[in-house]
Amino acid sequence: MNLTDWTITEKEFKKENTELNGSRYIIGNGYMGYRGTFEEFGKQELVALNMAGLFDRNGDSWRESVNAPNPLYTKVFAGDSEVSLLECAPSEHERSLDIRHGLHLRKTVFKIDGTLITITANRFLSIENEHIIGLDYTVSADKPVNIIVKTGIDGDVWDINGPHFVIKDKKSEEQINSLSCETIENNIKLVVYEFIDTNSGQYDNSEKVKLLNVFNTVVTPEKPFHFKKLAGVYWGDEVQNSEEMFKESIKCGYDKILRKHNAAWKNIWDKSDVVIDGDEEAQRALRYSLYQLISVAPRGNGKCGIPARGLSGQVYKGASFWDTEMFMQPFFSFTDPQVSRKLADYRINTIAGAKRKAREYGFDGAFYAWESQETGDDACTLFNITDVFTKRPIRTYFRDKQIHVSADMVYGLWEYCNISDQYQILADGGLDLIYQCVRFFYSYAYTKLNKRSYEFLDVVGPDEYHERVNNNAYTNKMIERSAEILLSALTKVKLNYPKYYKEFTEKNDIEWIEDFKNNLYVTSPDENGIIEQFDGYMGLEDISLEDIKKRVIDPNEYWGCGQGIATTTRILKQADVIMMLNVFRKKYSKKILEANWNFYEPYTEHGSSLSACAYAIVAANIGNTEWAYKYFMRTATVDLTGNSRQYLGTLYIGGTHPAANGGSWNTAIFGFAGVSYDDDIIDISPHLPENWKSMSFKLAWKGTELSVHINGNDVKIKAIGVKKNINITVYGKKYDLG
Ligand code: IFM
Repeated sequence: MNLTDWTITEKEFKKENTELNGSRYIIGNGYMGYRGTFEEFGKQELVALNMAGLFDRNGDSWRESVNAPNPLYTKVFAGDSEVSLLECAPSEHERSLDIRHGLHLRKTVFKIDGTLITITANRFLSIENEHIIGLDYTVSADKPVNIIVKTGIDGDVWDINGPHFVIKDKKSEEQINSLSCETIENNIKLVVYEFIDTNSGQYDNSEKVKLLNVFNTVVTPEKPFHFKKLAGVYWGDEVQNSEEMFKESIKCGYDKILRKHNAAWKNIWDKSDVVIDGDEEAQRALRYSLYQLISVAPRGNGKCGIPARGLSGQVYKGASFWDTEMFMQPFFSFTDPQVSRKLADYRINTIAGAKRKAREYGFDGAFYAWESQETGDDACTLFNITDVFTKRPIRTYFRDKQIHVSADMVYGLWEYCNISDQYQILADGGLDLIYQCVRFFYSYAYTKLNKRSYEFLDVVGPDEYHERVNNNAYTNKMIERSAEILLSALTKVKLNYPKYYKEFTEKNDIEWIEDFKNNLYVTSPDENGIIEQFDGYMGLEDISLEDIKKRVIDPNEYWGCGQGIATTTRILKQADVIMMLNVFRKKYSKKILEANWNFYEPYTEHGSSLSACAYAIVAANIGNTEWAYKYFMRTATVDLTGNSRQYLGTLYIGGTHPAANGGSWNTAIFGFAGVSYDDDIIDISPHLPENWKSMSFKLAWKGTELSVHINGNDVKIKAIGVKKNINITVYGKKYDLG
């Protein structure tokens, strides 16, 4: 794999990399993602046009996101041979991903019976019109050769727990082919159209699950065979007017759609790029991470969140986790507040599911889903890991006990409000979300009459290897923050939306909040400055990572749950206290950050891709740029190297890692650039890695665009479109911005 500033390229084809490259070379537009596979591939090669927000359940299997029929399916034949990477080794092959424009490009040369046949194909998922896909396909040859090209819509798709639709209709009219389907569980309509700009082919409807155009033609060195295809994908209510919408796109034409797509990508990059001078490797890895984030951001009409594996398939059921609010949303709040608002709206729109979950467990308020799909009901199963030894499902407590998820929702929403200075969302359901989450914690809290403090017993913190623990430091601190946010949100609403405030407080009791916030138990650092991860953690076996690995019997065995090798030890799966210190890095002294980083780092397995960035950010904030850099590169390259965990027990968990991608931006900005903020003030105190000559980026802060350039300790800030007086400090010293 070669990398330049804006492209990643492979110059040879290795079949064994098909699964990994499907994620690495993915394109997406938030509405759908198309894996980095080749046009001649089928479901065995894990081709997937993965739909955001469309879910289905077939029988007793897990509900998961739907992979739509594939409208880019294309096969070429010359005589008896299939001109395909699956059938013959190419004499030349190059494929690249242009991350500046979200374009997938390939050129493959095959030698078939002495003739060199070249396939060139470019594709994109329009980020300007989320329904549209473009494919520009050419077959050329060095000698005249008769070829047959079959291109169409392939309804035989890859699923983990499918199939997820039945084909209801196949049609071909005025050069537009369409395949209409309905999902199994809820009969949701989904239609895929294609339009090819040449009508010399024959419509072939003979295959049950495919719809094809067949071109039988002679290709000569002077006259290649070429077509441009536009495809349209629509589901749900939008199916009704989809034909007209697709016809509009055809009228607009392939080239114009592509131009608009490129322009839209340019606009997005203009506000979100981070430029690093002096370190090409870091630059590429960071840009690639941003590319992944941009590709999964909801922008259009869809009402969905970002799945934990982006739009790379059905792993983790296409569900959204705390990953969104704690790892990805900061990037959007600071670069594209409209996307951030959509993410928050998704949680507001799914609060009914969170309320049902709270009730199910006997609590008040809103207990958000650990794995959230379109209704907010929890898609997380109780036995979601299979033991590699017994092949039996193991009980996990992710769903029932990771209560911090509700505090993460509050945090993400309030961060959006604070960073963008937009508070309307509070009157549009945001205040209710905050209130219901805190209310849930209030009902979950444990308190004894003689012990006036609220504690949180029987929980799972971010470190999933230790289940059902008491007073997890991250959980309690996040709950305290949620209660604080609730008080701030009530004050804002009282001031800005008095009528709504009156209605709200007439319906909801707010008397208890102050007492709850003030008397919540938050773990204090011990005499060495260490914050215990949960009650009793220090009493667990003190073993090194190296030694615990000697106890591993199967490389895919799960270290947590009842029998896991980590449960009785101090070994943790992922940043936990360090995750807390990352979030509250300005609330603790450098000494505390340092003591805890040094204490927990040797025990941390980083068994989740969410872990490295927290260690990177805290390391940068204590001035340990060497370790910060190591962990930064680990998080920023996760989808380039593919070095992340692929199996959990027997469960395949591969795909892209948007939380880690978000973690790279967070590290660059909150770690190296040293950006921190509270309600009124933003501070920039950089600690750049030694080899970074400079770093430039933009932040949308309270409606003003701050363009920041850091060169060593020299910080230049330009404010564009100043919306209100901004308090800004650099290394703690106050400056006035015009
Ligand atoms: O949300 C994470 C969790 O913290 C660790 N396991 C994977 C989940 C999805 O990324």
